[in-house]
Amino acid sequence: MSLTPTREDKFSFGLWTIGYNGTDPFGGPTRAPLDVVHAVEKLSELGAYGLTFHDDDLFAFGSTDAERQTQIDRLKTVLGDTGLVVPMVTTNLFSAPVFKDGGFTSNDRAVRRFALRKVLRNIDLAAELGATTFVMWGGREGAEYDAAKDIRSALERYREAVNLLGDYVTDKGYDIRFAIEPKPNEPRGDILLPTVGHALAFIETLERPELVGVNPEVGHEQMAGLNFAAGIAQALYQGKLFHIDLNGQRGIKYDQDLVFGHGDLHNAFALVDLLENGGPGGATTYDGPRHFDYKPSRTEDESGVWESAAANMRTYLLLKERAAAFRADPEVQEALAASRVPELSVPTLGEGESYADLLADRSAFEDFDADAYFDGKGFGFVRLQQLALEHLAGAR
Ligand code: GLT
Ligand code: MN
Ligand code: MN
Repeated sequence: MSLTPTREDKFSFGLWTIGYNGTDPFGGPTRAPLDVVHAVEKLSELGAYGLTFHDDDLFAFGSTDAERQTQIDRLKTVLGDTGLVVPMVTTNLFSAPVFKDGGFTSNDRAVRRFALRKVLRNIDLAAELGATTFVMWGGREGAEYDAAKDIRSALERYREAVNLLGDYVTDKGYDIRFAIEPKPNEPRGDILLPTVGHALAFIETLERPELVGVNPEVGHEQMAGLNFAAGIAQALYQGKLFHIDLNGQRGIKYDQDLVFGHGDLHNAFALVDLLENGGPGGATTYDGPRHFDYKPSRTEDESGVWESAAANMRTYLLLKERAAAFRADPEVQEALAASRVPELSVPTLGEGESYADLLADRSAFEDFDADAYFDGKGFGFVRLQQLALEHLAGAR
């Protein structure tokens, strides 16, 4: 298996990721701005296949129509020259002062109407560039103070907004689906739809739920102390993994946006294994872009930006290779069987068995030896985890 990225690997990067200039709440930029043409050329050279962006990443908020068009044209030219694609587009509803209380859910109705117009305009651009996924990260949709936000009304306004966007792409005939990106907090004290689970439940309340899925980010779920790979498994189970943001996070703290694998490596391994080998019979479960949403640390100069961009892709490919070796190892197969992992896919009731049959089955209860589980019948999960570690560490 090659560790050199190719277009077939479908690696994509946000313009805001490699373009991050190092600004944090305690200090200004440590790097010069990155031009989109240069960014696309470098990504192409490194083997990526796609670029994603917010409207404001490409042309500054408040740009004139002419300035906006110039940047769009420059992007189109370099896409044509390199063969890179734009699989996803998103809208910035969080940086400009007007969005300080959110976009779709600002208490200020005029701001909500402005936010909708900004998104509609950007959907037209997404369609023009051939993007099929439109991400919605509601970073400012939230509050710091309980009395400041009527959560039920806010959710209703969120719903109203997403329903309207669904009508729009349907009427326009655009081949675009939406992906909600959950995050528990930061920049708001608490953000609406804070986890994959909240977003999945919300999606079911929409008028066109089939048009809306999730774009989970590794670090965002981990900021909430959740198991990312398990959340992805549920999103897949519900047919809602429309896009994914890969990065690294070390525990419950501020959003670190580290390189993929530079946080919880075991969970990154489990994730790649799930995406690449996790279907029944070992099939790929997700064929969309492997999108990196990381920030090159502010300690790096431009060479470190490209070094870290390449590191994301190399880590993914390394884990893919390690996961394949894990699955192919006869001892792992034997350990999986000993841990009865495949048995979980067997329905608990027999075919056509009713609760009456279950009640009549003495072996299920009256004659069942529950005591045998004390000091016996261990599952051997630790052995499985050690085997994973040994594959990860290159010891097998
Ligand atoms: C922002 C956020 C990311 C989102 C981006 C999409 S913007 O950088 O931290 O997680 O994916 O809006
Ligand atoms: Mn993040
Ligand atoms: Mn993200």
